[in-house]
Amino acid sequence: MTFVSPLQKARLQYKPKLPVALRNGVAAVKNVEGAPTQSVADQDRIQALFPNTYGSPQVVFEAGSARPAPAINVGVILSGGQAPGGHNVIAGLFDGIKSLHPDSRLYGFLKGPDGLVKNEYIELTADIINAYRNTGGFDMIGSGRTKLEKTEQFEAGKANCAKLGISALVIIGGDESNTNACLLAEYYQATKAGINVIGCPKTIDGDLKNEFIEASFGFDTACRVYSELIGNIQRDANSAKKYWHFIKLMGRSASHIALECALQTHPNVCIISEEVAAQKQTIADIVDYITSVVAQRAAKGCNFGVALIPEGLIEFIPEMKNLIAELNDLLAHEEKVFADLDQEDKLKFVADKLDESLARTFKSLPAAIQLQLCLDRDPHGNVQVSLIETEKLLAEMVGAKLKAMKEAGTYRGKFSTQAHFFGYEGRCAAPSNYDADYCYSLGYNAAALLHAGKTGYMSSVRNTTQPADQWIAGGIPITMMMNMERRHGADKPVIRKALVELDGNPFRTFAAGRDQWAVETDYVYPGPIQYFGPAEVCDLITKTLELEQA
Ligand code: FBP
Repeated sequence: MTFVSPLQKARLQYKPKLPVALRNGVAAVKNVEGAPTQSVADQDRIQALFPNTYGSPQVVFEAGSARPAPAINVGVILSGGQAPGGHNVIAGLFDGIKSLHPDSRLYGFLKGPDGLVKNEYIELTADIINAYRNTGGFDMIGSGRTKLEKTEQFEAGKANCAKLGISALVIIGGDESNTNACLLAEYYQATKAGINVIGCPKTIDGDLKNEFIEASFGFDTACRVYSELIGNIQRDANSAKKYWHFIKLMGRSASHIALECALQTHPNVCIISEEVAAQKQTIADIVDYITSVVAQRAAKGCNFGVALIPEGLIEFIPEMKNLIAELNDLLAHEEKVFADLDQEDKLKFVADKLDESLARTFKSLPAAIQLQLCLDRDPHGNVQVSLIETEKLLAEMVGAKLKAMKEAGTYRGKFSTQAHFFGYEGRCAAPSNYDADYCYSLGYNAAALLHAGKTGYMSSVRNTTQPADQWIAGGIPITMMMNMERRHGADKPVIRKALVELDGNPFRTFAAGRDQWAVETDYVYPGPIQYFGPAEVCDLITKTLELEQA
């Protein structure tokens, strides 16, 4: 980095907060173990798949007095999509293992799990770490989406760790990467490899959370960036008064990002996928709802508005969900034949293989969306929803409905649209104070879990709605969060995704406000993340977390 911005320079000096239990260094941490644990569902099947790591107790750390500890060599991997704060997890881990012994070493495997398998790494020295403190991005070592699940990969990783004297790995990733971390932990336990594995909860999507993992890192910062942009667009819409903006927001599956942004900005429309699924809504129902809001606003002379669409919506509409599940299986089994076809034949091939009603749904979609549904799956077998332009699809369908209403004389307004997709704009933002503190603590805490000899655990820092003095640090066995799900045409053990709960406080608060936000212009303009200044503007927590913990 030849030039560092003034803000980044100032941010490098920021000292993240730590839970009390970790403040005297990792060697002083005392662990308190709970009772044996169970997976959230499918206990027998999960136990059979993880005989060596299943049922471990939860761990909570307390501050104790330091004892001499040996040096430790650790490898770290960033896995999956970028999320603000990843560099701070690595910085916390580095400081944690150095607090154990100054000769401890940290190796960063490059470009995600592939780096472990191919032995592509760098040693992370103090100079490197210091240049990345409190910065966004994953560029210190890069990330990747390779799924670690094959014995050859585990063995290659083992051999590469042996060369570097690595006795522990920290995998920073989302639900699927942490599932991989657990598979690796299990294999290394079963084969007595002498390598412990710890996971850290990352994803802007916010869907890796439960009673013990209260947030996945990056969600706070990403939502603040999107909310700033939505607020700016709302102000533009309210100034020009001529456009309806359809904004798709990242979040592969759950609608936490859309919900949080709606709570922060009060848009006219926000669709929540989980509600669509619960009410078995069709695309036509969603179009009817948005059209009715547009018409009500037009009747008041407001031919403008903002609609938030969660990225994962398409998979929650029951008719589309069945179609996508069938397509996932079909494309997994017919991968080779399918790859050799040209575009037109691909669509025909798929339509011919689907049963009658799914083929009808498939053919009812515009060709561009049909093709987007058939694009390559990610390495976990999922459709890449970020490539499906639902915001344009809905804007088009609402436009068509309004045209018909105009012809019938039931609508007299104007309707011009702008489509946006916010995702990449927020994934590498400089972490907010919340994410900077939380991530640093997660990394430091991972070092404490390794020192305690734990494997197959996720680093857990809780009670983060309270001052850091009251944060609770510890570890949760990853198997505890698992159930069996169908992936890539087969049943697989995976960490259960946390979807938006319709009886939870965040959704209920949104539902109580949305009718007013629909018709009134009740916009909130959150503005940019503040890093320096009074605590009431710098040390915020998400509305989601605040309402969940209330
Ligand atoms: P992770 O769950 O791996 O953190 O990634 C989340 C995400 O940002 C989703 O919101 C989005 O659908 C996806 O990554 C896009 O990933 P890619 O850029 O690799 O297509």
